[in-house]
Amino acid sequence: MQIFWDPRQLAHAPSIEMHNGRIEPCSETPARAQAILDAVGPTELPRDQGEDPILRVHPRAYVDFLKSAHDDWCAAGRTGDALPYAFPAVRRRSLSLDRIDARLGRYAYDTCTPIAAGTWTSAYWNVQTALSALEALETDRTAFALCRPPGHHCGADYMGGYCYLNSAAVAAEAAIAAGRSRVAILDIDYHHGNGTQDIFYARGDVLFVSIHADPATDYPFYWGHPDETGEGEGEGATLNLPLLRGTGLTEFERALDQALDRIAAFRADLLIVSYGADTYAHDPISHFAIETRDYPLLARRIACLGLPTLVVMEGGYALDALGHNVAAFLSGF
Ligand code: Q9C
Ligand code: ZN
Repeated sequence: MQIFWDPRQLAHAPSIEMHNGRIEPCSETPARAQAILDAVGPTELPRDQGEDPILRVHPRAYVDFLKSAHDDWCAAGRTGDALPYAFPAVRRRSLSLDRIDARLGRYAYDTCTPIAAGTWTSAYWNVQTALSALEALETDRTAFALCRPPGHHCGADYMGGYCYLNSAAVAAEAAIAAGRSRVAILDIDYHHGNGTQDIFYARGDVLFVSIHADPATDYPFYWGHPDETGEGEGEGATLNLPLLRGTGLTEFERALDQALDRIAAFRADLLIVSYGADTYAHDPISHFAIETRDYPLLARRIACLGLPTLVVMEGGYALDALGHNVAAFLSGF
């Protein structure tokens, strides 16, 4: 299986995030990518396809914000990572504000998503990696994009959950632009893929199915509930399968079978898997009980769909096991 990765994805090296109201070291580090690289073997560089594919998902104003936010932060006399602290939750209207603090809050929904000097560079190459892996499906059945930073929490015009550009969504749109007509996205990160869901919520040609920790107990709280089923043309094209903390292989497989049944019924011509290894039993910020030996079993079930499959990396924070978990998952295809 071809694996795509660009070393510029290491440039994003934030040091802090807010968690439970406290400043903590950021969990989403370059060391994650290094751990995966050490375990999966040789990788290929992506081809640069420019900003156009990104702009099919993310508006120009948001892209420009991401590009300049850290410089603007420094120009305001700040040091270190840029973090928002005030959010327009009340009577939202489109104001165009210059102050960096106001722009940060406008384009974010949480405080765990810092912008560091290399954030744009990494997010950009992260998307190129997914796009090149998508192209590899012209000759191969499966391809892996070592996406880092992750993408599934960010929507069209907001960052969150360590995510800045949504690679799975950009790849889905690129696939449709290249002639695919029905794309299924299966999100099996521990956390609900609220950004991806939001981007395609009113779309009937992109099915979004997610298995994740119950948002009643876990981040991102406000999205990922079973009554979110899509709207308009997209009614019925969103399926959320939340699971309780402590879920292990048996329960996870039951949900996966439901997810795969729905994908088969949708008659997709492409599958994108948003894969998070934070379902791992010993993940430091998550609470499922999947073991390394379980990942090939999950992948094998997914492969039974017989669809061209693009796997994009999302979360996974147990540094000592992350590489083994990713390699184990990929070995099942
Ligand atoms: N210090 C992904 O897995 N909140 N994002 C937890 C822990 C944010 C996870 C804070 C969790 C986001 C892609
Ligand atoms: Zn996650």
